[in-house]
Amino acid sequence: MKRVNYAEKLHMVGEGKEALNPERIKAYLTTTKIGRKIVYRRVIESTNTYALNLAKRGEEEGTCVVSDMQTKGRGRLERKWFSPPNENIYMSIILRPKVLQDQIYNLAFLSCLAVYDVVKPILESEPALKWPNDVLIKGKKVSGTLIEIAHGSETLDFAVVGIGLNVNMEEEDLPQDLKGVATSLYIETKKKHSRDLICANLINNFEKYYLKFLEEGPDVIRILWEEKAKIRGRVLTLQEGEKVILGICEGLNEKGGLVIKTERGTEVVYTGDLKAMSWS
Ligand code: BT5
Repeated sequence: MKRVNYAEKLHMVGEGKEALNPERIKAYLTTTKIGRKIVYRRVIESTNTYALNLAKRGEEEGTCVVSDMQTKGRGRLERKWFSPPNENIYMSIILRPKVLQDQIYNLAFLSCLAVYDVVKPILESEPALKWPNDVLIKGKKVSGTLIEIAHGSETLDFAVVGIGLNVNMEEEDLPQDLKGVATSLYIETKKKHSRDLICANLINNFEKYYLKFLEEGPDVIRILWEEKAKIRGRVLTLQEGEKVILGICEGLNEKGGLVIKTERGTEVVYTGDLKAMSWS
């Protein structure tokens, strides 16, 4: 039997499925800043790793790295992001906002607001925003955002916003550990969608919120996110490492932390995972 080497295998992945077309993505853009330059790679380790390296070498604000497949897609805290070929969107955006480091959480919020605006018109049900970086459909994750930054003394040098959005992935594509946890636009609508168009829409909406953030300030984004997430007054269970916090959400503080009223008093958390069971 003929052995297939790794390079050949990469060539075969996603065969029969249409690849992203950066020129077509650009044709749908209405932006002035974001996505004017698109770096496309058919297969990549991680668009975030690639974008971080570009940014370190001085790549300008707005450049987007997009790929049809990631071999080492990353989530927060070294978790993996499942990234099968030619089904979904894997994109990282390089930003150089002149803001203080503690405003960085807003980039995840505005990214989720952009995803929300892209997926809502496609769906029959309303998507949900889950703190800190998820977009869910009927309790299952359709998108996640990973923010990575480099900073000078107080202000940011650059930030990379990585967005994974599940588009045409089918139920049977999902590995066992993501069944019942993840979803895609196809799984929800039973229709295949143009990834070029969705990617462009995502960039257009991202710029809309990014400019709002720069022009109107961080509070506007935080408040918009908080309203859409309908988070106030909810009973939450939050897992932060070994620690489990149960309480009622009082909203976000100015740094994007989740304020939770518990039996022991008020706690503010900046990392952790809300239990999906209490979220829909
Ligand atoms: C995230 O992390 O949700 C951030 C994901 C960011 C991915 C993008 S893709 C483009 C860019 N390049 C990268 O390398 N990364 C970014 P977190 O909140 O830690 O969630 C990770 C968890 O989501 C995993 O532990 C799984 O449970 C689940 N998960 C993994 N892959 C998924 C997928 N494709 N769809 C839905 N859930 C997934």
